[in-house]
Amino acid sequence: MRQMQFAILVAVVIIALTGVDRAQSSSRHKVLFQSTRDGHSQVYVMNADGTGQVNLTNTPSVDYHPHGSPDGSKVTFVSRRDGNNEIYVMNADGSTQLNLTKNPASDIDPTFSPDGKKIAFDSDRDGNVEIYVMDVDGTNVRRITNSPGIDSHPDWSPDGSRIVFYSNRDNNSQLYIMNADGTNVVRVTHDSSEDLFPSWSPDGKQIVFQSNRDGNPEIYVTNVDGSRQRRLTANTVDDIAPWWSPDGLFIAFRSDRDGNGEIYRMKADGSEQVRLTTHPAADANARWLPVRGK
Ligand SMILES: [Ca+2]
Ligand SMILES: [Ca+2]
Ligand SMILES: [Ca+2]
Repeated sequence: MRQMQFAILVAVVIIALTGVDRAQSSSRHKVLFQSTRDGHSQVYVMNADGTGQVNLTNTPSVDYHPHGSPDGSKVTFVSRRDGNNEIYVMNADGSTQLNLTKNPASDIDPTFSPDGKKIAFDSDRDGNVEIYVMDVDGTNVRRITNSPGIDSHPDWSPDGSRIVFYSNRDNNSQLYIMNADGTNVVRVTHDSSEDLFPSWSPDGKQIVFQSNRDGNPEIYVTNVDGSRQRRLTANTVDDIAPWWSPDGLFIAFRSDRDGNGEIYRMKADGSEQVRLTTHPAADANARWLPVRGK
């Protein structure tokens, strides 16, 4: 009898542990991405295990660069439907798509601030690529970088006080951090490679980015002060454009390791790299769409 009780206890523990493992191997948050699978670039969303892939924009225009609002209710993205690159916002189900920029320049790379009230983006409206911040209704636009180089791809610190970006102002593209008003610019990486596409960790301590320092584009992580830089991927093809999940557990990115651009997900330490898309078209620019509650 005691032996049977022990066997049942062991079985219960195994089932419980397996359940925990399964819960940690995915995420309740969703993944936004862009794909040309419907003939031209559109914005899609899927579950964090790759199921349930849905075209959100459904337009004849080119739509790309999606980013989800912190409460998961909105998606900002870029569209060319009005003749040039503009920042748009829509509801997370794809309804009510609105042009926020309405500027003849190229306006790209939008990211919501952590309080959901502002959107950072980059634009060449003043002659070269600079980073701008606007309110979520498109008003109150202000430029926050001013260098003759390319200043691009802003992402906010979790407390909203700072913005990480890449710039080639000092020759090659490197990571920089500034206050959210553009003051106090600090260089984070100091190498001769191209360091691109930074995304801030939800705990505020690290930044994930892409670099070709080891010969081809791979995903790296650094502490915010530039210390402890380490590589998470190791393939001879492109591993690019990483984005940290809202729960801090995962990093989504694009890899060409299976012959064409696909969205992958790995744990934040680089382990358990899993492919989420399986389509011959180009799938790129994964960003997480937070799912609140539950
Ligand atoms: Ca524009
Ligand atoms: Ca610039
Ligand atoms: Ca693909």
